[in-house]
Amino acid sequence: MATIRLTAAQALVRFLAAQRVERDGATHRFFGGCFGIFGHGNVAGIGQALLQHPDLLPYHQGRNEQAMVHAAVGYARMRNRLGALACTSSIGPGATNMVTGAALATINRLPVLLLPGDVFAGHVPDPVLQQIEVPWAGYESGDAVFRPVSRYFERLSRPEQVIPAALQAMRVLTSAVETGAVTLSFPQDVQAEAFDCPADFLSERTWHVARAVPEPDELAAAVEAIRGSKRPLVVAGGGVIYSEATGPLRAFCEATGIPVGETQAGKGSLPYDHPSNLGAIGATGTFAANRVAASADLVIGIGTRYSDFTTASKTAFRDPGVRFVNVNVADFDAAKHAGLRVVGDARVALEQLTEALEGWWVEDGYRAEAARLNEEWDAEVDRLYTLGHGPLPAQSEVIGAVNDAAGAAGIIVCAAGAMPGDLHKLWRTRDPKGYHVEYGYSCMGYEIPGGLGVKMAAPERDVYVLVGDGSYLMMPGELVTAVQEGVKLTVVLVDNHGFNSIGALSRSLGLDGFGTQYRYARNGTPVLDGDEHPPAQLPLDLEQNAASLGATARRVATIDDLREALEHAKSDRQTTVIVVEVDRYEGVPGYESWWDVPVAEVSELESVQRVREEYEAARATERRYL
Ligand SMILES: Cc1ncc(C[n+]2csc(CCOP(=O)(O)OP(=O)(O)O)c2C)c(N)n1
Ligand SMILES: [Mg+2]
Repeated sequence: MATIRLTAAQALVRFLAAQRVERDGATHRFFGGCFGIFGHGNVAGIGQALLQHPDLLPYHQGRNEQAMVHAAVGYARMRNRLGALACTSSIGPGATNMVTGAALATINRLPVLLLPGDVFAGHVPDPVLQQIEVPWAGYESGDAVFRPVSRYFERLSRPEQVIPAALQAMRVLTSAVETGAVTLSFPQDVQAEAFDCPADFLSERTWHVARAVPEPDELAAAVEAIRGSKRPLVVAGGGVIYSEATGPLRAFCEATGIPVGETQAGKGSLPYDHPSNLGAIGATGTFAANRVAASADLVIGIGTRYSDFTTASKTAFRDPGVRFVNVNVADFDAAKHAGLRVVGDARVALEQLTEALEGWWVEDGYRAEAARLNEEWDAEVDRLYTLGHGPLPAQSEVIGAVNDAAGAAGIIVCAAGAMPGDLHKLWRTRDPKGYHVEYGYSCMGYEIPGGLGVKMAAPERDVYVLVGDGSYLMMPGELVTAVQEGVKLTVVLVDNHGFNSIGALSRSLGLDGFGTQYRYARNGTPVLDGDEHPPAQLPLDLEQNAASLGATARRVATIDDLREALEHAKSDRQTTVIVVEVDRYEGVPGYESWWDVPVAEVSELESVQRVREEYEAARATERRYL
């Protein structure tokens, strides 16, 4: 067998560059490149390998390791999991900085390959700079913290271990069931150590992404359940979009008249104005979806993990006899709520269900009810888009202006704060990939790096990043990367002087917005909303901040100015940040739903005692689906 003498890092880089992925006959290169920040834990190993063959894996410099992983997640989601980026870091803090990104990727079931550096496998110079010593386990290192947040973890203690580990990594990354963060912890000495690498390991390899066909008995049981239902409702999750099942979903709805509620990851499964689309479902849902959910007798979950936001903490589905049919590639998700499992690919399952249900449809009145609710909801969106609120505009009007600017081809990116809930309700989706809200981990700081990854995956589309002032301050650094890489983003920075979402949550829990505003600290006195003499706001100049990082930055005061600035940004070739201040008290209401956040059972605060009573009443409506 022919071999080539390579370092472990060189072998891995050459292997990654040779991986391809194929679904439905279309084949692509899997890795689009490698983000990296170098330190002593990776510069001489992976750094050397990337430098030696820059054509193999294009290198992108990041500002923060967590942000590199966010960018890789944005990229993978935009590619419907058929493409990914690798991330290399040094040891110690560089490595552990990626842990949050790993958790985010895993929870959202999106493939990222993480290559944190690790301490010397040979342990000769121990302890090296940044080495966490575990007194009871000499072999253990800080990289062990990746284990619970990775779908596959391996420590490469010898160079030849690259071979089985890399093959396992590819198996997991390209598996719809198992995908998430894959971590190959790479000791700094092993990266640079040579071995006789089999030439075959480096040759082009294509990974087929299967479309699992549901078992006939499971499908038949689902068909029977649907035929026996009066008010069935589809809950469309991210799996519909990743499996490119939006066309078959539409055909299924048009044939059967079954309406659809969308999760955050599933938003865009149907266009917003399709008569079967009830829009967002659950805690951040529309009245349209939540009303139908309340009386649905059969919930057909497709590609959803049923987070508490989707089920409104298990209060959304109120019919006493409600049952679940769950179409999912992962048995783990299909089994939720004691559902009838249909384990398989969303697209295949929808096509088969449509065929098996031919000639069956819901009562005309139910179909008409959905179409009417779709229109009524859109009127509510119109109202909120055009409130004309003053002197500061409302956040819903900002969303309306960005939605108009984005049109059908633009992509909205967001992750945390008050915006994801408002976007879930109000964003008019016109394209399955036009809505990108990371709400599995809802990680503050994802917005700008996530948007960067989206744009790298789809350079031909305009990417709009909506980011709160709190999220912006956590992670603005990747604006520099966007400028450096010539990747254009249009960032709308919504300034409300702090954590508005948590402020509103805090007020609803009787806590008066404690600790959620950006104000000077006053010794020992909590900063409360209702305070007659609240300390002054912090002198932040977010526009100058963005400008200092290389973006074109503007502050606008009105919605008209925002529209004008968005129009202007379209012709600008570089990244723009538009700062707009909104009225923090003019929020979008909730629509007939609830979210379980525990309230103190005993408290000296009268406001909390009152809320506790309401909480106990609401809690009583929370149920188990068995
Ligand atoms: C990393 C991280 N820390 C904390 C939270 C909890 N959290 C959710 S929203 C939020 C405030 C977000 O503030 P901002 O970005 O200004 O958005 P706003 O709430 O004002 O809309 C916080 C602290 C989180 N989601 N992510
Ligand atoms: Mg804010």
